[in-house]
Amino acid sequence: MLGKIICLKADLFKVMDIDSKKTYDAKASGLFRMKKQDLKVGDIVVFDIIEDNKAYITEVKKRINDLVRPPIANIDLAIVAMSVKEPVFNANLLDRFLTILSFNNIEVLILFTKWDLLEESEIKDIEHIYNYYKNIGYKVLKTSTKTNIIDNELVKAIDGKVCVITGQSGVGKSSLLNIIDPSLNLETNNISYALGRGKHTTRHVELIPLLNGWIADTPGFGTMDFRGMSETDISQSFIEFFENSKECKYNGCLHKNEPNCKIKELVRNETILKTRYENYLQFIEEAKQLRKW
Ligand SMILES: Nc1nc2c(ncn2[C@@H]2O[C@H](COP(=O)(O)OP(=O)(O)OP(=O)(O)O)[C@@H](O)[C@H]2O)c(=O)[nH]1
Ligand SMILES: [Mg+2]
Ligand SMILES: [Zn+2]
Repeated sequence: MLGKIICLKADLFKVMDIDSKKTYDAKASGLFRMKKQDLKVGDIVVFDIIEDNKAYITEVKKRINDLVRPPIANIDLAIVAMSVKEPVFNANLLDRFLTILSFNNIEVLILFTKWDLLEESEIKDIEHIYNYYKNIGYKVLKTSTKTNIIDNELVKAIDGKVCVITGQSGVGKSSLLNIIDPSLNLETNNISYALGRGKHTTRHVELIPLLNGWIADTPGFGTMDFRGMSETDISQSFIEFFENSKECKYNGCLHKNEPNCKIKELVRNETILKTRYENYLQFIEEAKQLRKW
């Protein structure tokens, strides 16, 4: 039988039969375990029913894609939730997500959450950043659970897909999902202002039915690195850099100290967002340091 792993706790998996939609508590069969296959939420597996609702997983199908943080496979869409305030908008984290997701060939939807918290005087700066990401080709939406600015675009974008929603703790991931489908009843929490960060209300990874597809609400997390990525991989994942790099003098220009670099010119004349370039330089440096290990 063919199933999808929808939940993992300790060494027990919950597997849903693709055809009947019935769920089973499953373990990896001994032989399979010896091959040291690591199974993940999102994996498509072959399983045998032992009794009632118990099953053994005997085989895992090849993954379309595979994320380490959060640990989930076969994703159609990654929703990156970034609050415009509380916690403060974090361009570095956003670019980090985008780089890793692009490297893994996963389609992205960026949400600028908690839009209602912006004061009149703050809107212009955030709007500029919002439009920048939109103009370079990302799908971007503004959301607020307080004033209910969750438009049809969001529903259309996620309907029928296997989605993962990710972002710092306290940006409002679970709150947003509860608005899209109140029956989800996900736990949400007040951000811990004393620490200036959220409390990690959501704790484990699980696929839950949403609209005609699936969503994994993931815990917010601290860091993410560029393991396995080269400097070229990183430079290619900055889409607007990649598009303009044809005009750099050197083939394979990494836009650091090379002369006649189009990207540096575009940063100077403010066509490219300064934070994007700074994050880029930081990321290629981090990737280089990782490779030295
Ligand atoms: N003003 C405002 N507050 C919001 C909005 N969305 C969520 N919040 C509040 O932000 C806090 C954190 O929301 P959660 O939904 O628990 O955040 P989360 O991203 O799921 O956090 P973790 O599960 O810890 O990763 C709660 O107190 C929410 O009421 C919003 O659009 N506007
Ligand atoms: Mg949550
Ligand atoms: Zn260049």
